[in-house]
Amino acid sequence: MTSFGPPSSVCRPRVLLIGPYDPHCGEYTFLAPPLGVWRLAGVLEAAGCEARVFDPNICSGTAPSGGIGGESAAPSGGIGGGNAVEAELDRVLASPWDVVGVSTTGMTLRFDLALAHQARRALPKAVMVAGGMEATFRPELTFELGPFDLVGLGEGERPLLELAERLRAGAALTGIAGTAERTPAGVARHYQSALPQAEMADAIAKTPYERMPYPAYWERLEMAYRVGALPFKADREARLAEIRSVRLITLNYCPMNCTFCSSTNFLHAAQGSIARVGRLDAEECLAMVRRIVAAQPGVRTVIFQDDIFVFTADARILPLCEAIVAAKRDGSLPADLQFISTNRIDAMTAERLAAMRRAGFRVLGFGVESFSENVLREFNKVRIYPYVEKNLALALELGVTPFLDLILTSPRSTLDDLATTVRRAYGWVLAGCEVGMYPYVIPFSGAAMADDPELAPHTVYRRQEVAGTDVAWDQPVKILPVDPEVRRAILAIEAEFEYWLAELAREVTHMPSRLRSLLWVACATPVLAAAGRRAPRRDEVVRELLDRLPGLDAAGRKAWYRRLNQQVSPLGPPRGTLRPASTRTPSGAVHVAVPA
Ligand code: B12
Ligand code: SF4
Repeated sequence: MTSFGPPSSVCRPRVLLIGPYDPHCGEYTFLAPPLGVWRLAGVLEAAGCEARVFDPNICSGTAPSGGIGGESAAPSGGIGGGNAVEAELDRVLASPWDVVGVSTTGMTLRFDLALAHQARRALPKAVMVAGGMEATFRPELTFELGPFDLVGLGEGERPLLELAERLRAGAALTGIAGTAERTPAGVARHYQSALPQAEMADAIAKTPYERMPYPAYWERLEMAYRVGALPFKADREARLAEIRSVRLITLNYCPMNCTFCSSTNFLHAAQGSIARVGRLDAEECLAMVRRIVAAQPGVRTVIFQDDIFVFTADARILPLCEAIVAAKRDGSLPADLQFISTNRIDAMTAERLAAMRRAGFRVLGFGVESFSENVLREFNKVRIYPYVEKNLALALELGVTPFLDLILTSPRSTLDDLATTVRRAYGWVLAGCEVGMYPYVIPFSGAAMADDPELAPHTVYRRQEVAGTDVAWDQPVKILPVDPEVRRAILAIEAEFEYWLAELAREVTHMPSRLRSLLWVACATPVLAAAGRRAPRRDEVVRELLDRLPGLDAAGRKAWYRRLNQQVSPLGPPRGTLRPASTRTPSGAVHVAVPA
């Protein structure tokens, strides 16, 4: 039997929840309060616990100092706020917490673990629980690397409520559904079912939006994007609408089963079988939007952050749009409130797009991933292929900006696939789409591709170290294309991209995704041309990029035009711009030079 936790009963369990931590607070970072731990805090408080969120990401020098909304947001610190975060966490840990919950993702794991070790040093008797994506998929690794007593599997509401009940009763903490624990025979998983519809809706409703430090995030983003310096009012207003957003999740998971995706498998991993899809209905969505507006009156955009917001067979979207239009008309929602959502592109029709536009959806995200049919097949997403270009055109026509996410190479892609995606992406950027590009598949724990033994030899690992401890492990960070020619090409493109991004960063504080994607295309063109593939002309792409780059005068533009037309990476890593390859790979894995 596991023995840990307070020896006697506690009448009001005190639970500290630590959100995933990204000290770089950069482009790919948490730009919003961590919804998961906030939702858990709301549910625990409603059940009579004392629950607090420590959000380590309000940390850079641009963040306003001091606790926000009575919560434990870290004050401003140095670069990345590392020491300030540690100091602030120590201050919070001075209270006698009964439970410390640490939320994890693959991207943030080494930083999450550092905070967990710090918490354990300060509170040797507290029950330490890890939860979130990475812990759910890799409980064994989580126990090995972290000072945890339990790992939460999947949604944390039920297991944490049960844990609190047992603490109240002074009962043993073993065998809680929705947790994994260490036993002499190894790690035991106690599966739990996904939250039923009503319980999920209740948990979402308990998210304490009033207490979440959105204004602090907005302030930081406005400074990072230098909104005040934008020359035109329309640009400033557009950027503010983008920044002053609040996130809402109305779905428990996406059942599309893309082979590179981890979140599609999250609830299955916690349940030990296929979980049921659950989502709010139109009325519940509208009630949440109203609550968000009341809780955060500065909000200009509500982001429906569901993995997919509109399904192909979707009875919700039209009534929801009508209800939003009516609420705006009767004044119960601000007339200029906007919406963003991520959707299946094959679920779009002219009727739905027009209704969404009327309701105020101005940007619609689509996980397009690739313009190559072969690659979409490999991603288990080929069903969207016939709809992609047709519906992008339709959305633009109806005044909605599509935001496409693309992965430039898949493990089995060819140079032709890569060239097709680069060419089509360029065309759609020029047509008015926003595009986010990633060079290759990141093998997130829980994704089918991450578990594919055939891909193991093509997976690159990076040595990760946990600050303040001697804990280290090799984390898979990329799956490279199997074809050596494609692999060389994407690594050359990536090296060139990293080089120019670093150069441009000296000039521009924020490179929005549309500029980054043009930079990807500019970097890809010479590599593709050298490989005999049709590609846009680099000088044209560079001109398009510079036309959209804020804050450059004519002389600066001319100088950058000359510079950016040079290629620094002729089908290989540019000399002097790369750090050594990831330090270790398991036997059999390829050793390639990888930009850090
Ligand atoms: C919103 C979101 C973002 C937002 C904001 C995040 C935020 N601050 O909330 C933004 C846009 C910033 C973002 C950025 C990125 N994201 Co993101 N994001 C999401 C998304 C769509 C929703 C997250 C969410 O709010 N879920 C809803 C809440 C309620 O669920 P939850 O956080 O999982 O919490 C529940 C459980 O996990 C559990 N739980 C959580 N913590 C704890 C702790 C304890 C103790 C316990 C017991 C339980 C528990 O209980 C909670 C309530 O049930 C997820 C996909 C998804 N469906 O989850 C991807 C996802 C988390 N993101 C992902 C990625 C890859 C990224 C980026 C790298 C993307 C990119 N290339 O830029 C960046 C990286 C950020 C970073 N530095 O780490 C991946 C992570 C993969 C992995 N295995 O780690 C996901 C899973 C998407 C995917 N399909 O792969 N993201
Ligand atoms: S559609 Fe998006 S969320 Fe759904 S499985 Fe595919 S990648 Fe994951």
